[in-house]
Amino acid sequence: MNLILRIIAVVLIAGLMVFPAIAQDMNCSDFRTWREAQDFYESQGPGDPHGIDRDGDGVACETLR
Ligand SMILES: [Ca+2]
Repeated sequence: MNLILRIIAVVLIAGLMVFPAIAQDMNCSDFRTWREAQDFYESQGPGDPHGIDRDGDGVACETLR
């Protein structure tokens, strides 16, 4: 019984750690202007964690320009 409770606790904690990352994933359609998208992209640092610069040229959401 104790082991089951521990497993449940670990799963819940892991879920809380993973879920915010998914909830905050941004797409180009979440921005109204290219400037807004670009500012967000630059604020996220290197690596493009949200995948809004798929071609990796440092310019986010070319479709909004
Ligand atoms: Ca780009």
